[in-house]
Amino acid sequence: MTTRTSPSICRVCMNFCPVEVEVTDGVVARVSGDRSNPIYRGYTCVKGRTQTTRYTSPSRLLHSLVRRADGTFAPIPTDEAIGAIAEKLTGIVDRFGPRSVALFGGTYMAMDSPVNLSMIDAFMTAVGSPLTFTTSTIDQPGKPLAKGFHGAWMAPSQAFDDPDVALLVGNNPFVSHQGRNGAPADFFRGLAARGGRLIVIDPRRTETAKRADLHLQPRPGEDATLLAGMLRVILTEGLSDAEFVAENVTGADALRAAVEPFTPEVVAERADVPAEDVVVAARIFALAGRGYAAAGTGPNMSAKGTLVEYLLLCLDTLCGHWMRAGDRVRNALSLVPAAIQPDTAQALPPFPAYGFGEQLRVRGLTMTAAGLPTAAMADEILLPGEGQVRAVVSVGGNPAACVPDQLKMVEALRSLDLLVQVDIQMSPTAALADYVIASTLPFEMPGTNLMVDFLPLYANGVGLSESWAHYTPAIVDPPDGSDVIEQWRFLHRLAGRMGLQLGLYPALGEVIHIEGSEPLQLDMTRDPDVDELFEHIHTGSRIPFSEIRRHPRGALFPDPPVHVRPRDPGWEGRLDVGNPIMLTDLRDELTAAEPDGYPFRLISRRLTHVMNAPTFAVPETRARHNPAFLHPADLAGLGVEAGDVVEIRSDRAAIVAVAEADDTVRPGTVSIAHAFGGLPGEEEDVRELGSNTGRLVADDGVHDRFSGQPRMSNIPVRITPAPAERR
Ligand SMILES: Nc1nc2c(c(=O)[nH]1)N[C@H]1C(S)=C(S)[C@@H](COP(=O)(O)OP(=O)(O)OC[C@H]3O[C@@H](n4cnc5c(=O)[nH]c(N)nc54)[C@H](O)[C@@H]3O)O[C@H]1N2
Ligand SMILES: Nc1nc2c(c(=O)[nH]1)N[C@H]1C(S)=C(S)[C@@H](COP(=O)(O)OP(=O)(O)OC[C@H]3O[C@@H](n4cnc5c(=O)[nH]c(N)nc54)[C@H](O)[C@@H]3O)O[C@H]1N2
Ligand code: SF4
Ligand SMILES: [Mo]
Repeated sequence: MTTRTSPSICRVCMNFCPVEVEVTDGVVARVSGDRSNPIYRGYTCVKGRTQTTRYTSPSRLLHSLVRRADGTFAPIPTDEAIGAIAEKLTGIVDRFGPRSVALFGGTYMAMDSPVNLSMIDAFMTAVGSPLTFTTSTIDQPGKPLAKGFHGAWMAPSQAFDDPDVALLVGNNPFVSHQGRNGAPADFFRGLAARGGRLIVIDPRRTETAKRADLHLQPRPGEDATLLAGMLRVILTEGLSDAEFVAENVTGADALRAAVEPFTPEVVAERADVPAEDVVVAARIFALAGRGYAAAGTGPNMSAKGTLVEYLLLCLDTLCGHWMRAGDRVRNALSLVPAAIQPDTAQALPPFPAYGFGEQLRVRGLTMTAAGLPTAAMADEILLPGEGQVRAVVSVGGNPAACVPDQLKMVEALRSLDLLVQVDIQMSPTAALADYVIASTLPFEMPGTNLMVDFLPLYANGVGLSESWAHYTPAIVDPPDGSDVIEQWRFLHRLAGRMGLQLGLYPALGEVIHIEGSEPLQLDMTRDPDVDELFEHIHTGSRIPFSEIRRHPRGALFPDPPVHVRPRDPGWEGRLDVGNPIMLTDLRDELTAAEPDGYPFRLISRRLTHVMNAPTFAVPETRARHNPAFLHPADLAGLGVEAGDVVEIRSDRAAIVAVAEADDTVRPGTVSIAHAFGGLPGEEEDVRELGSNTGRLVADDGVHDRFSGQPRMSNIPVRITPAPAERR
């Protein structure tokens, strides 16, 4: 038996923890935190530590599969599958045009290799189809969209630069690690040690809320009302940063008029929180000096994500929570191209963030700053006519379980002429596919933390606090006798077999595009050299990639220091806190009414043991199903005991779930994770598989009108004991 330990990067979630991987006889045997790491300090979570099972589980796909005429699957050499897919895709494009091909990219597409995102763009550009859908528009699309209405400060926010206050709205970094990368407790401990304050707005007393100085536990879906109430306090009490506002902001009078009706009493009534807390929260936030406000998925999924994110930007802007000329940028991004890093103390005025590019055929949806609305994907497949989608290539995601309106999405995927799923297991989407391509796992591939490095460009309150960069080589080979392939290599080979030429842009494709950069024309006759691709993807990085590669455990790259530059002479851009579209949407919040007959609200959440869809329902992960967490008083009111199966019914569908008692949940809400359960119509054992909350959502019902994102949290539901046959 030979054992060795190699440093690497965990790529199970977006925290990208530096780890040490014990490899015994060529097999991943143990994953632990790298204690020598100055930022993560040896931190890992249970998902990271139990990922060994991904490498060894008998359920892992080691060979690609093809669906036979009788509906069963047979193994097929991956290269043969690629040849057959190429032929079919070419036929579909010839017959129905390039728009008949769509691609779906999931979280593992974005995570396992920094080459994937750019390769997807290269592939779809070569096919000639604009229809690339990702999870971005069913996650927090309000973030980039709101910047369009508000404008963007061209230097970083004060997010992790020693803030004196952090306002977290529906965001639970202790479980999700969405926040400052690293060990979640370190950030909050540091904040408290400096005398900084934490304000949390969440209908559940989450792991994060328990550490808050002030926790507001409102009705879900009332975040815009609450934030408007806080803005009103700040404006009427004169708590804003007058100098910053005078120099850099427009629209303050319009905002003042718009928030006038949101008195503490009105807000208290709608959101069901103490009026006093709204006032106190506003005062703490505004008087702290330095700080930031950030939202997570909860409020973004309440069908008004753009408005909520806009109001958060307004809060930070009124309080002047942006870096100023001369400030040192602590996290100057190492891997992201230097040319696109914000470093100037001036305002980029509002810009169009939707209404351009590809026009979808439903609900007036268009391309957006967050990408193409994924909520329209099922309709684009089902709606006959010019441009109808006939083939979907799905990489690193699980649309049959994760895209809201599961009933419609599954019907759509079943109706395709061709569905290709790149996966590590027989996920619900794989079960519907014509070809399942067996994928490599992260430790079998080189990687970098480019995706994490990029996060601060995406939004405030996410990413690293220091200039940290990390490259890992592949540290194990795929299992003996297996026939697995990297997602990017699959796309490259497929394009080659289709006779297409790929041009690969550096960085993250459409997500970060460097003006004027040239694509690398790939040799389509042979597999690319992965080192060459990595060099190219990191072209222009602030720290040369060759330097980053020299540090097997990653390194801090504080030098040369970056300081915020003063405003360009003659620059007149201003941030807009009075956008008329946003303020009209805000006004409508006061009269928003809910349907009768659905006394509960289903709210979204993450579970500690899984990353979205469960991977291999192994006992170690204790994640065989997704419980419906209810307040004990609600359980009693329903006549249900913990462990009983309940039916949860929306105006779209009904699911069953195992009830759990949880007094951290706000009464009247049911907190349940997504992405579980099997395919509709197939008899499911809820205690083994869990159930799919996406089934309760209609993709053309209540939605954010810019991103198309349907209401995926705060869903009106009715709960009853489950019918006897479903218990
Ligand atoms: N109702 C509801 N719906 C939601 C959400 C919600 O809160 N509520 N959240 C939304 C959000 S934020 C997101 S990001 C999406 C997530 O949606 P997806 O990205 O589609 O889901 P994941 O579960 O992250 O991706 C899982 C797929 O990747 C496969 N996989 C796992 N590891 C690997 C790997 O290393 N390589 C490859 N190639 N494949 C791998 C899994 O087997 C699975 O099929 O769901 C969204 N949907
Ligand atoms: N362990 C684990 N980690 C994960 C994931 C996972 O599945 N498991 N998924 C990853 C993904 S894809 C993402 S996008 C991130 C998400 O990261 P986060 O956004 O931090 O995700 P959650 O932990 O679900 O936190 C969302 C919070 O919103 C609250 N909430 C629900 N509805 C509302 C509302 O209307 N208003 C307010 N104010 N709050 C509301 C919920 O109670 C919950 O506490 O996590 C990532 N990390
Ligand atoms: S927090 Fe994320 S990156 Fe870190 S060990 Fe857990 S799964 Fe891996
Ligand atoms: Mo997500």
